[in-house]
Amino acid sequence: MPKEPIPPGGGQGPPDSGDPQHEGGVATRTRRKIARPERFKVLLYNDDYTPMEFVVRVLESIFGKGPSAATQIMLQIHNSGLGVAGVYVLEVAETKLAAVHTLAERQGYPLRAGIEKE
Ligand code: TYC
Repeated sequence: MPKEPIPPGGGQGPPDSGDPQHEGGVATRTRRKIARPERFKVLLYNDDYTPMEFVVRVLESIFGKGPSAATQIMLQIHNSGLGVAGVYVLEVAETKLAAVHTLAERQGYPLRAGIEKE
């Protein structure tokens, strides 16, 4: 006697359309989205020699901050030792970091920067 193929779900309930959003006619998708990419903070560190105006310019030109936000972040770094210049996916964070180092080195300033997982 030929066996009937057993439908997905063991034959109980409505047939599986194969579309995870429509199993049983009800939206049952729980977590099939593409995972959110990890994000990384680009940190700037305080030092005694880099001019405040230069740090503000870095925050404006590399991190797209407006004059007021750039000044606030710079002062936060100056007062607390470090601050977040921006948060990006890794490749972008690395590019920004390299740009900071290039600009600072070109001017002979010891501005330090780093990347930290958010
Ligand atoms: N402390 C520096 C000064 O007084 C200013 C400064 C701010 C330097 C932020 C680095 O990431 C920095 N000139």
